[in-house]
Amino acid sequence: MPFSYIFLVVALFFSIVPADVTPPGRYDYGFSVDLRLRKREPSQSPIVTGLPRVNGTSPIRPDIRDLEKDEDGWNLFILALNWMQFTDQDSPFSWYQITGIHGAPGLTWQGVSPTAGNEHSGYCTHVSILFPTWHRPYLALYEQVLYNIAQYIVAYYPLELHDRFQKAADNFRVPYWDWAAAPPDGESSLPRAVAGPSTIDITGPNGVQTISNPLFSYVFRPFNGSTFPDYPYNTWRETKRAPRPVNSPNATSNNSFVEEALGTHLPSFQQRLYNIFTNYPNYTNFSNEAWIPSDNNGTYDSVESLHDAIHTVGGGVYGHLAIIAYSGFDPLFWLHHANVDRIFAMWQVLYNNTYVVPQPAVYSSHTTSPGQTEDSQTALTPFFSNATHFWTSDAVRDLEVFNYTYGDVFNKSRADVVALIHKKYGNSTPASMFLSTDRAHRHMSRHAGHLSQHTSQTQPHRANGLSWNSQTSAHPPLSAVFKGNKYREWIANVRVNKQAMGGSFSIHLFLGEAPSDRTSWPVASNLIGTLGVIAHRGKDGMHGMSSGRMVAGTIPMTSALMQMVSLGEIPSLHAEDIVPFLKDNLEFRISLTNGTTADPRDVDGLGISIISSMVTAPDSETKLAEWGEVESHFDLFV
Ligand SMILES: *[C@@H]1O[C@H](CO)[C@@H](O)[C@H](O)[C@H]1NC(C)=O
Ligand SMILES: *[C@@H]1O[C@H](CO)[C@@H](O)[C@H](O)[C@H]1NC(C)=O
Ligand SMILES: *[C@@H]1O[C@H](CO)[C@@H](O)[C@H](O)[C@H]1NC(C)=O
Ligand SMILES: *[C@@H]1O[C@H](CO)[C@@H](O)[C@H](O)[C@H]1NC(C)=O
Ligand SMILES: *[C@@H]1O[C@H](CO)[C@@H](O)[C@H](O)[C@H]1NC(C)=O
Ligand SMILES: *[C@@H]1O[C@H](CO)[C@@H](O)[C@H](O)[C@H]1NC(C)=O
Ligand SMILES: *[C@@H]1O[C@H](CO)[C@@H](O)[C@H](O)[C@H]1NC(C)=O
Ligand SMILES: *[C@@H]1O[C@H](CO)[C@@H](O)[C@H](O)[C@H]1NC(C)=O
Ligand SMILES: *[C@@H]1O[C@H](CO)[C@@H](O)[C@H](O)[C@H]1NC(C)=O
Ligand SMILES: *[C@@H]1O[C@H](CO)[C@@H](O)[C@H](O)[C@H]1NC(C)=O
Ligand SMILES: *[C@@H]1O[C@H](CO)[C@@H](O)[C@H](O)[C@H]1NC(C)=O
Ligand SMILES: *[C@@H]1O[C@H](CO)[C@@H](O)[C@H](O)[C@H]1NC(C)=O
Ligand SMILES: [Cu+2]
Repeated sequence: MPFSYIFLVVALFFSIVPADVTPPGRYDYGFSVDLRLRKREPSQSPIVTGLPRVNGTSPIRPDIRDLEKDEDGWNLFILALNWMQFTDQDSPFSWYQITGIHGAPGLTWQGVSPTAGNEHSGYCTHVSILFPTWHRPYLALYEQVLYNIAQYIVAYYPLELHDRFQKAADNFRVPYWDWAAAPPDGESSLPRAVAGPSTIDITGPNGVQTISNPLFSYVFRPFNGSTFPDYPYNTWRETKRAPRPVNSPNATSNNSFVEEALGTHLPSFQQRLYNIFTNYPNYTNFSNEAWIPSDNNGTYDSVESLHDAIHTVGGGVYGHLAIIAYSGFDPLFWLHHANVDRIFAMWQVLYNNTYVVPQPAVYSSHTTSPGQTEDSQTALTPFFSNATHFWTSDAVRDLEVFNYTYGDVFNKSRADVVALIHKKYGNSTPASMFLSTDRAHRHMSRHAGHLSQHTSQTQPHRANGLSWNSQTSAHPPLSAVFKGNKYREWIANVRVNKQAMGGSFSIHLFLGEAPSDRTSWPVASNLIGTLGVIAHRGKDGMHGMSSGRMVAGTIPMTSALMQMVSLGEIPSLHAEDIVPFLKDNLEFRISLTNGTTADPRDVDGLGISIISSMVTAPDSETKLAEWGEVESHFDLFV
């Protein structure tokens, strides 16, 4: 390998040069070698093939926290991301164009032409039966582009390190960020490198260098203000999260705020995920947030609506992540969506007999108009499966078609996956409290449970000023929660017109008085949860939409109410105690991504109703909780 020889010489020479000669930016692979190889780039193809297996099995997409501990894998990942972000924006395999497939600037990728009227839309499908399936080949394309770069980078390493890095490159798969799992002690939910700083030290073929951190933001090179036509996005040359000062060209990301908000929402994310895994056996209900009026008020949530909340909380006021069309550029989008795909894969293990059924599209995409029927054979554009055809939902049903897998599904039975769900996401549900209580104790409480039915009228009172805090765990007596092996799940059902505010917005639900300072709503200690709605910009704007885009989601309240029970503020979780308490203490507020607030009466289609279901707790961690009939209690707002 002559390159490597030259490289060694160059590396020796450069090793005596002070590190701060190169300003942070792209990793410097070595001067002469780089010059010599500049005209060559990793070979890329628009056909999404998936990647080669390794030793006969599909490599696992890692949790980003585990990848960070794998030094070689981590270095290659960061180097490949950095390379992709510095690839000329004119290249179809640049960060700009791959992430630009999703929404803005509405580019036509690899000649996959728009249908009439959809020239300015991205290709992504939202409020659509294709929401989970379209993002699967999208991630596979992204993974393939990075994999090819990683393979190429191996050649830059000194010869004696080739085998080691080749192995890391062959096993490369994109990491996911599990926003519903409790972070390790002392860490926040946001993975460390994502939060910043804007530079990162990395050990590459040319030794340790400080380069721009490709997980912190994407810096446009160059930035064209017409990508994001509205102020202040048209003044920022990089993606931002919770930017401060609000509404200023000089704003910088406040990832500390995002970390705090994610922590505040953790119980809510966990409950939603647990409920979706246990109570959404039908793909239509599971997959997307379109509101389908039915006699059954029990399935307002969906993986898409939960995913929206991570977009609005992770992006914050004015963050790119909080706006559908801008979100793809933020590196956090990809960690988030890998997690959504993992959740989809786990759900598929639980419910493998239900899938895409024909439904009309609600929004336009680059190749779809509202009203057009989408089904399991619809082309998932622009993701080619070969030179002439596109992937379809049927073709991506088994994720191993792309030769990757997740540790949570690989070689796992249904019972294994259920046990993982309890372990990772069961913390905030009474079901796990039941499971962690031994049988003898349960037997005693079965009798006590009947006594608790006698608990009399609660004195209505305001919860404000109580020491309730979404972050502390509740240990109420079993008898206050269970009747036999059943408990009641409490949920706020929300439905609203997605374009009601001409942009993304959030509905915050509080137990007690909402803080007067609206900027503190996402981190308020008495916040029960948030329904985040990520919308397109403009009521009718660049995506050519009309009115009537009704979407639905939930804000589970059980965890918060358990807190109140364990604090002695409410005698029990039973309906006779909870309903009067909720009537007196629930408050909600609406905030927009432009930092303003909205009067609920101005929010088209808004309805918030309080429902509950009796749930039978599982007697083993390998069994799912079983949900009973839905009871509608009262409307908080109609
Ligand atoms: C994915 O794995 C299958 C089964 O081993 C193999 O036939 C296929 O070629 C692999 N795909 C790629 C791109 O290597
Ligand atoms: C394949 O398996 C062999 C034997 O276990 C191992 O030495 C090798 O590193 C593996 N290859 C890769 C690319 O992981
Ligand atoms: C910016 O993008 C617009 C729309 O795509 C294009 O017309 C314009 O030429 C671009 N400007 C520059 C400086 O590239
Ligand atoms: C942004 O920063 C520049 C340079 O510090 C300053 O001149 C300008 O007034 C600031 N703009 C705003 C809107 O704060
Ligand atoms: C950033 O967020 C932190 C944590 O919420 C907060 O204390 C700080 O004031 C914020 N900084 C700015 C500039 O808003
Ligand atoms: C959603 O689920 C409920 C109950 O599980 C069911 O009655 C309803 O038909 C489902 N709706 C759709 C559109 O699948
Ligand atoms: C569903 O909820 C609505 C209020 O949002 C209520 O009017 C309706 O009666 C409920 N349906 C059932 C079957 O409980
Ligand atoms: C669903 O899972 C069962 C049990 O694991 C398996 O026998 C069956 O083939 C699967 N069905 C599909 C459509 O994957
Ligand atoms: C899921 O719901 C859809 C729409 O209501 C229905 O067509 C389909 O048969 C349901 N699937 C199962 C497995 O019940
Ligand atoms: C491309 O894929 C389609 C659908 O899987 C198949 O019918 C067609 O024969 C393939 N074409 C080529 C050139 O391989
Ligand atoms: C799959 O799981 C079984 C039982 O847990 C284990 O014995 C087997 O080695 C596993 N197979 C692979 C390929 O990991
Ligand atoms: C925020 O958005 C709302 C709804 O689109 C609009 O009425 C309001 O004027 C905007 N406020 C600011 C400060 O941009
Ligand atoms: Cu998304």
